[in-house]
Amino acid sequence: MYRGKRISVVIPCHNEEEGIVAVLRQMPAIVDEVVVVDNCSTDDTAKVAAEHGARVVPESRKGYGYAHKSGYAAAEGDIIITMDGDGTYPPDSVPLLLYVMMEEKVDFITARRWYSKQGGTKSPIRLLGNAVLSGTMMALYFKFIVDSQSGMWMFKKEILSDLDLTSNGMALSEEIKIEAFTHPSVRAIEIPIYYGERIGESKLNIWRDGFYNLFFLVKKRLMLRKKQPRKWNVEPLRAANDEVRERRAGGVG
Ligand SMILES: Nc1nc2c(ncn2[C@@H]2O[C@H](COP(=O)(O)OP(=O)(O)O)[C@@H](O)[C@H]2O)c(=O)[nH]1
Ligand SMILES: [Mg+2]
Repeated sequence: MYRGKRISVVIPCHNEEEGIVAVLRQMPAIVDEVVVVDNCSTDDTAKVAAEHGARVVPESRKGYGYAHKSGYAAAEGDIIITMDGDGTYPPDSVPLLLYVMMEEKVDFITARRWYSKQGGTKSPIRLLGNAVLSGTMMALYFKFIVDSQSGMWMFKKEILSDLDLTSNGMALSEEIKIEAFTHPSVRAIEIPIYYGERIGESKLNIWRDGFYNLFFLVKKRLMLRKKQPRKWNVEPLRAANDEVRERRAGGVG
């Protein structure tokens, strides 16, 4: 619980029996529930996740997008945070993201992988792939998002009905950011976090997923319709923006 809001963490997992234990052990106490979506694992992911306090939701359709969407449907919190089951996204950053979400009165935060405290770097091919995808996303959508492929984001569950999530695969990561950043009633920002070393083998198929994600960015852009603001949300939105602006001005002066 954080400032009266119930907090759910959703973790999609395909064969992460090693990583998920490390992630669950580090989960801070403000998290009310952890939903581990077991996506066709053939190892002991589901068993060890349940043993370490997670609620395990099986998803038999293989795919990162399928896993995320069934996790959101199962989550009972007011705020949903996502991360991989592999140690990349430190649960320690959850309180920081929550603090920023409340202080800045935003609805969606995506976490940009800044640098690894353990000193490791991503492979050059991954860095290049991420740069191409993020650059393309910025050029097509005019939104400044440095890490379009981050697997850690946080949102108020109430905005879920505003987001049109069509991808069932890895492209869900970029799609949810596009949907949040282009919706007129959703306030979205990106903030940097430290990241950690991946535990276990990556499930990413670099070339196939990379090219598909690129294709998806273009396809989505061609189909993107201008979204209407939520009527009931316009006044509170204006009031919240004014308050944040006043507080910032006060802080500086
Ligand atoms: N690639 C992939 N990951 C999945 C799938 N279902 C669940 N996952 C999980 O989604 C997260 C992201 O995958 P990962 O291999 O870490 O990709 P990376 O972070 O880009 O290296 C991990 O926790 C996976 O276990 C799936 O069908 N495909
Ligand atoms: Mg990962």
